[in-house]
Amino acid sequence: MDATLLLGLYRQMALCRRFEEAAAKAYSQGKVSGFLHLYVGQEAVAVGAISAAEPTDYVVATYREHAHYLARTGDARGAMAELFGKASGCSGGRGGSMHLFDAAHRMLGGWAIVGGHVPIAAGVAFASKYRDEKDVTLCFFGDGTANMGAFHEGLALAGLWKLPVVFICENNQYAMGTPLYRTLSVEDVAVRARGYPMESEIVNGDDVLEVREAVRHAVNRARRENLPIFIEAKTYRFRGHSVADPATYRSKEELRKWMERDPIRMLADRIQTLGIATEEQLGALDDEVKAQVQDAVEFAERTPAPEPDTVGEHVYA
Ligand SMILES: Cc1ncc(C[n+]2csc(CCOP(=O)(O)OP(=O)(O)O)c2C)c(N)n1
Ligand SMILES: [Mg+2]
Repeated sequence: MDATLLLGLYRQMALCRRFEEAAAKAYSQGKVSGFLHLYVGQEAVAVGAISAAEPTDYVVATYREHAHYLARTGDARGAMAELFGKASGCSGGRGGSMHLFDAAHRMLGGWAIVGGHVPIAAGVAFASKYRDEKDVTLCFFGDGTANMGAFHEGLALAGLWKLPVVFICENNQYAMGTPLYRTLSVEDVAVRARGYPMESEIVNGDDVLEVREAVRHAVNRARRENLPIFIEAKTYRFRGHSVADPATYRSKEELRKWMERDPIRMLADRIQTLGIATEEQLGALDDEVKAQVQDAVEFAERTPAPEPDTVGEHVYA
């Protein structure tokens, strides 16, 4: 096991977790408005998957995308300032939590319409193939998305035109307050991939190394053979759908069971068992991450809101 790799993955997952804890606090203080969907419990999926891609591969994600943005850019300041609606935010303060973009890092959102970004990801992959650029697109979405028309349109085109896109279903068991078993007509979301057709794999989404390995394999194949591939990562969100949701539709017992599989705790245990770092050393890493998040919050607080006379910029009419 590569110590640098494991510690790097741990640091990224810890950054996502601490970032969102700070974001939730800022939200409760009225410093962040709009919607705020937390990814707490799911960090192994975004971090594992994005670590397996090249920095020039594209990332397209949903409104639950803080971790994807952080894993791709490492830019806690730009993300936090965006949540605060500040001009220094990565989208100029115009997007907020659900619209984190960084074109230079090929982080293409942040999309709030469920399923709406799946055809967009297919389009990005089409552009790569058309220009023979050999870049792969990672498209993240939830389990509930698999029942949307746009999801099927995107997969159909990717299958037909053999586009280099890795579809990554973050199956966190719920679409808002509705459990998957009440909406999905098949046992696994991955079954849906067969119809287009494309190969699929189901992975433990709480195991960052398992996610990374599956995505690494998929990205390599997508690049080499110009093929779409589907990965379903089974995981769980520890918080409600958004911070406004107390999640009373699920039992404490169910939550407790999944929290035993906390992806960050599991990686920490593995790092310690392998003798790569002690609990104290991981604690020091956590302190570093907390300081980075604290710096991001202070940056977001002290930088100005967009100038009122720029309100017409970046607007299509
Ligand atoms: C087209 C559309 N319909 C409904 C909504 C409201 N909505 C926001 S998130 C969501 C649930 C999506 O669940 P899932 O795809 O499993 O993603 P998760 O939130 O679990 O990450 C719904 C219905 C929306 N944003 N867009
Ligand atoms: Mg879901």
